[in-house]
Amino acid sequence: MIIYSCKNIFTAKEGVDTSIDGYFAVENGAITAVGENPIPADLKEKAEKIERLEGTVCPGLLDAHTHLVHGGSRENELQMKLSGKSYIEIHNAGGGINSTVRSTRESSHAGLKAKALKSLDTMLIHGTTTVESKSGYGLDMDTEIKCLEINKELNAEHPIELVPTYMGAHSTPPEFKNNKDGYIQYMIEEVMPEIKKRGLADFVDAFCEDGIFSVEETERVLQGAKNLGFDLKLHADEIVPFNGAELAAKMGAVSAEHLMAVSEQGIKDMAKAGVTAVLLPATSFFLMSPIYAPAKKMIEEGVRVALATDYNPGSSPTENLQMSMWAACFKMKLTPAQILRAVTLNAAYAVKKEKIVGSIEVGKQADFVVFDAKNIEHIVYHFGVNSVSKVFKKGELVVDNRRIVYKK
Ligand code: IZC
Ligand code: ZN
Repeated sequence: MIIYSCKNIFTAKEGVDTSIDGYFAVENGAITAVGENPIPADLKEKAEKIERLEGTVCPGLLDAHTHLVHGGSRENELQMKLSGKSYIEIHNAGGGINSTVRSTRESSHAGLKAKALKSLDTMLIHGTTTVESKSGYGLDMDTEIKCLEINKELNAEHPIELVPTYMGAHSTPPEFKNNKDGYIQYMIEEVMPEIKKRGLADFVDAFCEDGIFSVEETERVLQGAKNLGFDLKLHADEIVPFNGAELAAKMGAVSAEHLMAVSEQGIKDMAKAGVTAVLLPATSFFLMSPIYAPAKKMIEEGVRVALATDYNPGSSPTENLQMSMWAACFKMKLTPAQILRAVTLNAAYAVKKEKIVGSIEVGKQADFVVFDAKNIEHIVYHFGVNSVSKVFKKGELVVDNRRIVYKK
């Protein structure tokens, strides 16, 4: 057993918004004791080692919304964005998601995997220890399964744990152009049962947006997924108000994500149904949008709020969750404690892992990060740099002094 002690530990325990001058014990990858300093003598006696950590300790960060596995990149869209073209205009011109679908279909298994692995290392260096990963750039059975298999392999080979989501309803593929109903039927009757049989996804997600999938179409996809026993997520009210949050609540989704254009009723419905809001302020920033999801209002209304990167090649090409944390502070006016909770325990709720990760509490996995920051305010205040100096996953040191140290 090793005891770690630090002047500032943000445990993320429900209801505790300040850090403690304390300690925690780690044994076989799990947390077995937590408390305020001084360390009790009987615990001290049992420890092999007592390590003093400098800075501020937090639970490992959990990125609850990414599109990790994909081919290519879309910097060719930057000039269009700069000249004022919107996300949907670029999509309709054959760019956007479907251009990444083309690159992903053309990529080999090894190529896709190597690219995703590099991104996972970048995430880890920035403090992320668990990642939700959506498919949705293959759309046909073979490419969707290939991407989800890559997730499974990476989950076994990389320290970051992956939570896989099937997102066939991300866009309608060219082979079903003018036949969206046929594509929905194909997902429900062919692709989802195969993914379920192979155990390749925990969640099913859909892009409910004007011009992508309507509320009725999304409901069919989600109902099909529910009937097969998948948990649900939803890309809701990202660009225009569309009753996405209301649908997420009605369907009993675990989370609704984006929510820049959420309605008052949608917020109330989410609070009542216990749907976690996963907000993605780095996306507003990257879409050059002045609109950020009403995070403070959601918290006031009793919605559990998480923050994620939305890492993807089109609307948020960053693996760094700290980017979302800064944007949450400076654009949404969340407090450092609200922000840290949103990337730890609340993010764990968004992927149904709240009993396993997300806080420094007895019985939880020993996933924690050390920020080179003298208090929790300083983590968010010192912006534009990577403040994470050490990362521990299941008790193992995987990043030390800002460098990867896990054995490849
Ligand atoms: O590739 O544009 N919003 N899906 C929904 C995305 C953004 C990813 C993309
Ligand atoms: Zn997304």
